[in-house]
Amino acid sequence: MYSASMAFLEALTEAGVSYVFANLGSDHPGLVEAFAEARATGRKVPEMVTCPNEMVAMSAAQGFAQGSGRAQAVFVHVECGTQALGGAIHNAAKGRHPVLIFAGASPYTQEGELKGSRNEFIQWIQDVFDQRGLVRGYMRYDNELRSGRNIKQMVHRALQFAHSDPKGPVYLMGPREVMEEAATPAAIDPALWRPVGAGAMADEDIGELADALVNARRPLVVTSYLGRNPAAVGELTLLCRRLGIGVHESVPNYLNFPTGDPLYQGNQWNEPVQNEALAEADAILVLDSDVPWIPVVSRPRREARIFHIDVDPLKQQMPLWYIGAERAFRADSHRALRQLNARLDGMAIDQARVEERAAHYAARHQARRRALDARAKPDGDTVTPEYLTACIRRHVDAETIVLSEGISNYPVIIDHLQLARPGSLFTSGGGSLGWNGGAAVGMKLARPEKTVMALCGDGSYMFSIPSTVHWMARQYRTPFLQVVYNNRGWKSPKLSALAIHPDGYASRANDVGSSFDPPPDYAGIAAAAGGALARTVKRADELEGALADAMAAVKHEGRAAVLDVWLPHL
Ligand SMILES: Cc1ncc(C[n+]2csc(CCOP(=O)(O)OP(=O)(O)O)c2C)c(N)n1
Ligand SMILES: [Mg+2]
Repeated sequence: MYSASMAFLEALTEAGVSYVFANLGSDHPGLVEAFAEARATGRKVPEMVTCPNEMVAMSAAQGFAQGSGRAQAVFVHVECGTQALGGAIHNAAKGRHPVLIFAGASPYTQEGELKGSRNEFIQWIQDVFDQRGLVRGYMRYDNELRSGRNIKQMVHRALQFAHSDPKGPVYLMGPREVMEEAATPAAIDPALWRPVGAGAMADEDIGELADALVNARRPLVVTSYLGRNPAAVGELTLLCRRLGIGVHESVPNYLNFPTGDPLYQGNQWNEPVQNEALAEADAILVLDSDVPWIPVVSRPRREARIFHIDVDPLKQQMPLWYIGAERAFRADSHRALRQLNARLDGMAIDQARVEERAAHYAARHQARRRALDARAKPDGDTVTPEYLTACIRRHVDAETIVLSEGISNYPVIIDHLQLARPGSLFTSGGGSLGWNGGAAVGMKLARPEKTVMALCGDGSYMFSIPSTVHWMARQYRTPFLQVVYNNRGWKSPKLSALAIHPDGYASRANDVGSSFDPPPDYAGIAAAAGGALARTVKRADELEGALADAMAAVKHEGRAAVLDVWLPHL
């Protein structure tokens, strides 16, 4: 019999889904049977990756999408498994990463009326009124599969939403009886379900923007996620070099601009200081950014002209959002940059002005670089985050992909890795911690030829469920290097409290409830769960050797490695 579940897997296969990250339950017999049938008969279906934790499953699917651009499937168990996806759905939604989530639903018959009817006590307990409502606020599309007869069309429709701009997660739920139904094979042409991309800019708008950039005194680009499309980085570099435009990254989620380029002006996260490049600029092009600046600490000057190009310039999912842009354009940034570059071909450009701008930005770039380099050393025997990152940098090559969940060390990681290659850096894109481990597994599945490094805070390591991650890393042969920036706890919530109460009781307290002292044996957790090479580094002179051992394990033994590196206490 050709079942709805078989049709479902067939649709995933046709749509190019390679993996199903699965956490199974009593809602999945149809799918379990369909997988087994496929294995027995040689029918092509996605490979199932067993995920002992749903949040890791979702992060792995996100990591795979980040490495490949393609949505994978996550199968979870009814409303419980949906809830256990936890903050990983926030990351996929906020970071605009396509993922297809499928959850079963409790059977809707209880006397054997249909195949799949209730036969386990939990099916009464797990029957809820609005299962999809649990995640609706984060999904680009959600629906219930009501029939096996058009199940393939529903899967293709959901994936079309996931891959269309702004990309993101989608959710389908299917009650057991539906997933058991007999279905009629349907021929689908995936070419007719292609995603809808963000468009180009109107010609007259390109002219207005080009004029503003050409005629400004100190033009600046501010970006966060332009680099999600590696090709856009080259186009931005071309534009900036032609006009002498500086580039400032705000909360960067990708490599958006080569950090060694003299036009690169650095990156800013939560640092409570006015950014100088931002303060100087008289024309600012915000290109793909959710938070181009934080007004209470750093903002453009009042007279600066602000333009904004984004796949989602209205930030439709953010209740409070405005940046004072005189023009905002919904467009694909790569296309818009190509249009701008083409428009410059026909324009008179004052080369002396371009050179003056470039020289100004180069001087600031070099001063910044010198100040950073001076910090890349240990503090006596103590490893500093700057020194740790500089040591990691020496192991980064053209085949390395870095995943950063460095939290209070996000800026340090970017500043001291000094990356230049588009597509070499990723973050979760959101704010729900614990993405890095699952994402590393997913990234390695998507890009097996790459060396994957996950750099994370100690808190973020714990959030990532390392027992699940490292079991999966061994089981599915996805070795990666994980470096724990161990400052013995959560530094960021402490900084948050002190920013609002600089002279209060908390500022005088030894511990505000954010210390992990003594900490767990982080590397040992990974060794126990998945045989990872485990090293704890407490002194600066141990670091180079431990890193070399870890890289050898990852690259030559196909084994994950966790380096727990002790930094100054938070
Ligand atoms: C799921 C989730 N829970 C809690 C938080 C709040 N939070 C933000 S930063 C942070 C601490 C992270 O600790 P760590 O990874 O060690 O980074 P550090 O701040 O020490 O650099 C916490 C708990 C969050 N962002 N996400
Ligand atoms: Mg920490």
